[in-house]
Amino acid sequence: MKPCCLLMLLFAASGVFAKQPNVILVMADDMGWAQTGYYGYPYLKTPNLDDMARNGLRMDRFYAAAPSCTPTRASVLTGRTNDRTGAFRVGQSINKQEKMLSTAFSEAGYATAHFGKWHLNHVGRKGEHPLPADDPHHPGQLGFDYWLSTTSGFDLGEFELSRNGTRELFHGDGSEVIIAEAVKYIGKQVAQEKPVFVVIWYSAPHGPWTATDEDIEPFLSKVDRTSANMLGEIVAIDRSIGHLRQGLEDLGIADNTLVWFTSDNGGTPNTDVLIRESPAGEREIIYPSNCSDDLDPNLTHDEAMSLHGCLRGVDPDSTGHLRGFKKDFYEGGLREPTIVEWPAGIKPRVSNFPSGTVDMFPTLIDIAGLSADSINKVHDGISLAEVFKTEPARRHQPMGFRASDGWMWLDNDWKIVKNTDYKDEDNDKQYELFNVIGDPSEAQNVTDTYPDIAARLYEQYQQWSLSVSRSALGADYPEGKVLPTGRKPDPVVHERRARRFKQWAEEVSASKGSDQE
Ligand SMILES: [Ca+2]
Repeated sequence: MKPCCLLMLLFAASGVFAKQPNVILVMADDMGWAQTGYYGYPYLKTPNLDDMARNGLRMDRFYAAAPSCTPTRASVLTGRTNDRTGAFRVGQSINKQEKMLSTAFSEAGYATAHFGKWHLNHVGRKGEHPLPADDPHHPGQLGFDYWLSTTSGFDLGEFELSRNGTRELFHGDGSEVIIAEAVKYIGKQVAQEKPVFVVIWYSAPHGPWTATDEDIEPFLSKVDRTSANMLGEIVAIDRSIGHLRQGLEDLGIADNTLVWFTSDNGGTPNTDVLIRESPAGEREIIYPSNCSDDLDPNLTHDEAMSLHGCLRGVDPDSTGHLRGFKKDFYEGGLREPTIVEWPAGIKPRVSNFPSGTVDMFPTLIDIAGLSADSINKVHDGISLAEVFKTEPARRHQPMGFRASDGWMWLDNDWKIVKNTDYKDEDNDKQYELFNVIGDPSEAQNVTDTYPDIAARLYEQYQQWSLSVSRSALGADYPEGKVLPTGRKPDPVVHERRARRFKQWAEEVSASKGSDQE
């Protein structure tokens, strides 16, 4: 008998399975770190998230693995940084050779389901099937038993989702619809005494924003209509969180259900983007811009865009005092509003321990009795099971972040960062050093004051990054290489991927050369 099967029998005999917690991972889309009532965000009230925070572990330094959508989602489901998994950037699919969190739960006897935005297959285009049964990377192909999902965004009004591959029309607020469907699913599993692992990924508050008149009304006298709609989307998210928690209460499972709420990347910028045609007829993107200064504040997001080519920045600032937004490797691009509520396992507390989406898989292995072999041996997260009980003084393993042309390396209070907007993209050594405790807004680059700290962190980052490049080339898979995805190549994605692979192969090969010297 395999050791894992023997272990499962022992667990079953000792009654551990009877205590398996239900696990629900909930993720907002583009919700900024500051955008909750409990952080005092102006105008907005989030009574349900506030109550969840009072009743659970509020994690004030929780980091998305990347400042954009697809990469962070890949990190949640693999415990690995995005570049190891094939999901390098938005629109790229996760390698099916990855060991998935969904599969790990399935093998531990859980019913597994995904609801909402998926984005681990491709970009997604308007009007296409939300997620067809023959997509080689739909949730069912990556470990989920049941799914009601769509490749990309869905919003208020009429929208389609794919139920296990079959398109279905829905009406209402997208956030509330997927929560209602998830609660229905959970109820059915509870009736069969099955523990559940449910992943709920909202498509809000990602732009373009559309909320009900009732939800935007409190904000119209305070901010422009675009921002009011964004705030209204968070009101709907918060209300749906209330429905979820009430649903768990009604099913009698709230006590031993772990609900982990976070967001996938930083909030939307507060500066405008102007998109216009240049005199030569080419599309020009001007950022930052102040194109909304002359606009009627009553224009919606779509009206401002179609009439004036102006993507309005949102008000108030979605990341509060943190520097940067979505796509940035500064704190505002990566830190997420995060709460873990699990009455049977967590006493209410606020934690400042640095942790992130890469830690979810190792943590869930510990608390849900998943097999230790269910995660790829080469992974980036650590288990937070101890952090659920008490506040450690330090995180012993620093945290690495890299995606597209930016990166960040975080060792407790210190970080070095090369943001994506630096002029010399090829010069990795052009980085900044910040102490994010003493200088939470990252206003003072102290590389020259603490050159030794900067050099130590850079050395660590380089070693980690080399290991990530090896993984990206397939070194952690039994086949030793990345197998074809099974997807018809999208020319743009294909070209970008090919460029990355070439760059990483050169990097890995150069390191082998220097090993031999
Ligand atoms: Ca996002």
